[in-house]
Amino acid sequence: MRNLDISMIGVPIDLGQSRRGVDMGPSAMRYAGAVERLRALGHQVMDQGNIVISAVHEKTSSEAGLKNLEEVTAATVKLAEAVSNIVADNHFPLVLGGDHSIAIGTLAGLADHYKNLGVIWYDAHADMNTRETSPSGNIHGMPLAVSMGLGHERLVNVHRDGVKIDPRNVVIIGARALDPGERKLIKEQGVKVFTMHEIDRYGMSAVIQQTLEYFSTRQVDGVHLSLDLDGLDPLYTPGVGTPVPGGITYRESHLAMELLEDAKVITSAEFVEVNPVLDEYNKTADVAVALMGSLFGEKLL
Ligand code: NNH
Ligand code: MN
Ligand code: MN
Ligand code: MN
Repeated sequence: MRNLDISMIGVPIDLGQSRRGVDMGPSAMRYAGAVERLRALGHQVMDQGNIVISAVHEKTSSEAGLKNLEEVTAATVKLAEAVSNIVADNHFPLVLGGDHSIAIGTLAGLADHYKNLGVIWYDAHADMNTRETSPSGNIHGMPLAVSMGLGHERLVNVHRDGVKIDPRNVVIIGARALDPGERKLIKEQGVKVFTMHEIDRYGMSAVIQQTLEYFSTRQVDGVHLSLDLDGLDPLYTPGVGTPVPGGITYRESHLAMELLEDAKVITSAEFVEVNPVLDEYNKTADVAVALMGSLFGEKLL
């Protein structure tokens, strides 16, 4: 068991995609008991509250093909600063989303402190679109490409100019809905992907084992977990904007978190895409908080 100083920060934004309500994700996870759950495990938890995001939704600053570019850029700039400060204080950043566009800010802030960061992208999607390849114009489908330096300059240069993560340090787990441009980019950039096929075939235990071995060959200096709740099957996490059937189970997800906790490799985490408006009685936030429990050391016995 690690005793961590965890700094929690919420990012109530839903402008990185088209379904309103995911801005309530941070509240939903707090109501589901995130702070208490982690304190019960012996960690110090400081809830820093939320980044201030305008609640006004009419304004859609676009740049064709990049919905709400202005607002998403502003939010990620603020988040990057906050995350960087948390790491500077030797605290563990735990970011509550908000849609997945916020990862642009999280990774930018982490890049101040990690020069060879590993990233686990737990998601049904690769989030590796650019304006040119995006089917939707939704920035939440772009953060991984942006962090690799591919995308609109406003986004690529959030907090600090240019590339934030090495594509060869990225492992995607749970992919099952990839756009044509993303498939191409995954291969070109050398991103490691465990799709649902590999999870079905080898099991989550082997997938995490291989992920850890891969990071060790890459000599990463930290590992960020970016967990999109749509990585799980919508049976378990119905409160997400783009559910995709055939996903990771509840137990497999707990196992993944437990194995990551055992390995003591995770140095920051974010839980994103919880949308209470689409949920069944806060079920998705409950699952998010239960997974946080396992990630931070909760044991069944
Ligand atoms: N790939 C699609 C897009 O770019 C959907 C992305 N949706 C997500 N990503 N929820 O995690 O619009
Ligand atoms: Mn302290
Ligand atoms: Mn995502
Ligand atoms: Mn997703």
